[in-house]
Amino acid sequence: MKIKSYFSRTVEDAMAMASQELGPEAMLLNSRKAPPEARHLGEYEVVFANGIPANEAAEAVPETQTSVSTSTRSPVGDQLSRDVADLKKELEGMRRTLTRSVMAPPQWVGASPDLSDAYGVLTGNEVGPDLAREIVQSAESRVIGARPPQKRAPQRLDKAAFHRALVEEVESRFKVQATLGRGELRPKIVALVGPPGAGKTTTLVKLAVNYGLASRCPVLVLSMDTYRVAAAEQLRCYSAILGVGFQVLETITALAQTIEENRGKELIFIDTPGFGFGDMDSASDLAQFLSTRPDVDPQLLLPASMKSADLSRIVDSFEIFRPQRLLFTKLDETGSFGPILNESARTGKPLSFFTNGQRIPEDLETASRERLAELILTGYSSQARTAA
Ligand SMILES: Nc1nc2c(ncn2[C@@H]2O[C@H](COP(=O)(O)OP(=O)(O)OP(=O)(O)O)[C@@H](O)[C@H]2O)c(=O)[nH]1
Ligand SMILES: [Mg+2]
Repeated sequence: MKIKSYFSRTVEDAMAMASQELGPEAMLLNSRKAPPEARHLGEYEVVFANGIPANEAAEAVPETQTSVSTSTRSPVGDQLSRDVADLKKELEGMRRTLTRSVMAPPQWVGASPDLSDAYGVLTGNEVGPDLAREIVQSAESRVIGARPPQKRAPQRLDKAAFHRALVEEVESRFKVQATLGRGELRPKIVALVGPPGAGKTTTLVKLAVNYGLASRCPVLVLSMDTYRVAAAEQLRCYSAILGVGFQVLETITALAQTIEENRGKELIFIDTPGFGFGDMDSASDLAQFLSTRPDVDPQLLLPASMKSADLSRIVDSFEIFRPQRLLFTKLDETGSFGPILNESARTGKPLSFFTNGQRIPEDLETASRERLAELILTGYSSQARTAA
């Protein structure tokens, strides 16, 4: 199988190029406006595969993983995307440093530079000020024992011990549950819900490969996204490449029936349309179905780069789906991870997975306490190590 990106002035031109090179079986996987950094190559980036029968695809799973992941974007595009992501992170780091240097520490830190540094790092990473204060004060108490502020000595704390206490305090403020499905119920049925463009469809494919195909589990992919023709087509192509069953369903009745008919599967993934604030009304039937079935695990996908206030509004509006867990996407697109902590601390909902790039299936990781604490304390950790 061969997968290749074509850059051209129109999608039709790309189709002509692909069918000439890959043959009449060429299958369109994805098309989008070329990113600005690749625009000189053509207005559109269109990805094609030459067709392969589903059974062949199933047997070729390990290779498929590599080929899907490495070839859906051109090497030039990949490098440019990485450069842009690196630049974004660098800018984010500069913004954090500036924020720390211009913001006066709050009075409660007293004369302690350690508390002030830790508070600055947390708020610079966009941890909410109240939560940051709680974390810093609790970490201090762990190291020196609870003391009234006026009795605090202004001298430096044991840096390494304070750093450990900070990590423990951050880690204690969120839960992790990197699993799919509801308990022991089979099949495991996972519905990915979230705002438009959050990464639902690509994350579904990543999960299907890593948790279905990698362990040779029978997987079924269902799409309830009938709003846009291209949406279901993209998933149909991926499912064909992976050799897993796929159906587009128009109604809740059809969805319920299809689940019933596929009780023998191990994993069923349901892709849903992206619902924005304006269309939550149109989500109500689907939400009612998914949230009331005891065997469905609705996971809410949220872009990590979103501001805390927006995340809270979205999480509240998606409560109609009663999501069991939060799955943060696009960690590679931000340098401030505080909003993830703010939201999981606010809602008490466990974190399941993180996605950190566009490559399928690699850019998926299980959420972990250590990883998030490290990201949240970026900046402080390195200072602590230098001083230790
Ligand atoms: N940088 C980055 N991009 C991602 C990540 N996950 C998904 N994307 C990209 O985000 C875009 C939208 O992804 P989709 O999976 O189509 O998002 P969706 O939620 O299904 O979108 P709708 O169906 O339109 O609501 C695509 O270009 C993906 O490649 C990620 O972790 N990092
Ligand atoms: Mg989608």
